[in-house]
Amino acid sequence: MPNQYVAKSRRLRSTIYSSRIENQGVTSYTIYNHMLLPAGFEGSLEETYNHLKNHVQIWDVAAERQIEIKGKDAYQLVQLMTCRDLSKTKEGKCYYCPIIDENGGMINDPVVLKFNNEKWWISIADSDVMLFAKGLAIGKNLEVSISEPDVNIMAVQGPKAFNLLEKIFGKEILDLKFYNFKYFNFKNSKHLIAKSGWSKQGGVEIYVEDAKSGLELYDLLFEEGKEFNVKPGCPHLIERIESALLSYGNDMDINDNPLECGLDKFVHLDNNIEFLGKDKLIKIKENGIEKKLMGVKIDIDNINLRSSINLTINNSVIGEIRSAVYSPTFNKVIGIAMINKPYFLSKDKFDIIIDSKKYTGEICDIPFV
Ligand code: THG
Repeated sequence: MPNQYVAKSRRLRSTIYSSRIENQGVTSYTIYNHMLLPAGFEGSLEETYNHLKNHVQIWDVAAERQIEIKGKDAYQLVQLMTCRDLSKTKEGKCYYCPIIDENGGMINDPVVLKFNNEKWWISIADSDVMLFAKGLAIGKNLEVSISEPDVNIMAVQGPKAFNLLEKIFGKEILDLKFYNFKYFNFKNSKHLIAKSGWSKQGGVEIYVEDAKSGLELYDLLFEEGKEFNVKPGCPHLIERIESALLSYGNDMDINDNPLECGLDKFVHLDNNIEFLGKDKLIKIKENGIEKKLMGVKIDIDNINLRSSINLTINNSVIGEIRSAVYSPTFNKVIGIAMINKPYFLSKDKFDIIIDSKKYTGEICDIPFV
């Protein structure tokens, strides 16, 4: 099947790194928050996977946009949007937070950065959180300003990330703790660096506000990274499924609640805080969920999902697979699937039809083991 080009335009925003990665072998893009997000680089998927797991990569993840909430009522608004209890949060820390609607449906699953009670960044996945936040703020008469500053994140990911970062920022960067952030000096500028990222291979995310200095830093990372075999990269389908990092819009959307997504750890119902959908989630928790995100394994060596595919037992649908990839580690296709009750408990074998051929798979827990 031929591949089609995506027609670029102002509406489909480029990032400050686009011209760099286009000289460095980007081969495909996806669209994320109305912005280009690189989806592939030269080399096979397995080669780039092995590289990420052994060396260090620089990723243009500027499409992870920041929604800035500032003002007297900033804390109240951010808390209104998430079922995670933010009352004891600390300045300079990141928090993975399900954002939900009045029914408990997933609006987004961002990383939230707390600067202080009156300034927060919501580092969003692919949905229009700014409009949702503005609507709530207007309706509730909150004293806040809401904007999308032009922050362009570059991620430094992989086991050698800190060898490289230490060369540029010194030993101080080694003291940064998981999901903490701090400003680090770089020449005449400073950059917010968080120990986070959409892989489990370690590393940081650099939230570039000063584009000129950010691009200088980008180039220096490649220069200083030569000895660590640095390469450009992007969020990796194999690595992220193996690591069970959820992808909003792929694995879950507004029709799923955070309990169904296995995000129970971030659902806090036993408190006095006010957030949208709280009553609904309390009821859902009492009654038990009707479906759940689970892992699946299928004994085939290739899959190319463009939409979900039903999973069946004796010809009746028991769920759908939403993301999948061949995993070199498990030597079969692994995927993330929404499985109906009671099948997410019984973990029976299921059938799946791909290109008119029937295969058998099994349901398993995530993270995969
Ligand atoms: N970094 C930043 N912004 C982002 C992403 C990111 N915005 C979009 C998208 N990714 C949001 N989705 C996720 C999903 C999973 C994680 C982060 C963002 C994640 N989870 C860890 C885990 O599952 O182990 C840590 C969760 C925790 O314990 O708090 O990393 O990647 N800036």
